[in-house]
Amino acid sequence: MQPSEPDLIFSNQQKQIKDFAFDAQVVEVFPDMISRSVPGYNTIIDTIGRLSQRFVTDDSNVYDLGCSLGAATLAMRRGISANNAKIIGVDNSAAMVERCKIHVNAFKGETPVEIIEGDILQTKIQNASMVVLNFTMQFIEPAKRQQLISTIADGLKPGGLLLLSEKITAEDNTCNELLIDLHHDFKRANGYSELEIAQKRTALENVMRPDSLSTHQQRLSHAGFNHVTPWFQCFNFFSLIAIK
Ligand code: GEK
Repeated sequence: MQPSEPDLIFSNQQKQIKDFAFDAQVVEVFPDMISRSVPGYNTIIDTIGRLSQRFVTDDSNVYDLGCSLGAATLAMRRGISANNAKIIGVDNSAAMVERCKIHVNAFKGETPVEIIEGDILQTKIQNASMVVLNFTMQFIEPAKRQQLISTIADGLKPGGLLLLSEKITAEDNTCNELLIDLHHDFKRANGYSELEIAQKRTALENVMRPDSLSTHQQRLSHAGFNHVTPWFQCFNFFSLIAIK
């Protein structure tokens, strides 16, 4: 991920905290924001690249759903060794998509990339060998999440891979509070103040709704994924792989 402006969005006391949106202000600071807020983000992006080398097959499509500035797309473009594959990145934030196109075009790569402004709930998934949902589903209305996972499962070829990363809620309350606290420690260590942490938390309250790990696992199994395993967890952030 390229360096960006430092994230100071919540550094001043705000009279009224608006719901978080992926707007032009967020786009400017996004790489700094996500790497200081999501434990393991860079490891996950690197691993997405490695997985693309193993799972992307000739003449297939690869989807990066909620692609933001294209970090996972670029990692996959570096990793893919298959012939005639195509990467499709989708995001419904116009500001993200505009910047993502510039970002992706700034790097050379063999595999063609198409970046589309659109809702991932309306995106056709077809002939896919790999699909990435890297911290995107937590922003989708909970009632629509099963439909999304089932659409992905239907669009994947046998042996195809879904990589799903999310913030989660631990089922045990005591453990959940501890994980939230440890995550806040991580943010403090990365230079965020108490005010920034508190205001961002309020801004995300109505927008980001995490599930438990078992809810994710049930959804994947309901969609017909036969092989599912978490491969990464740090505090209340995890990533799993599901193979059709
Ligand atoms: C990364 N995957 O850097 N349709 C399309 N896009 C959506 C939708 C939707 N319905 N809802 C939210 N988004 C990226 C990081 S960020 C995660 C993903 C975060 C988009 C939204 O516009 C934003 O760009 C992205 O999902 C979530 O690997 O910031 O915590």
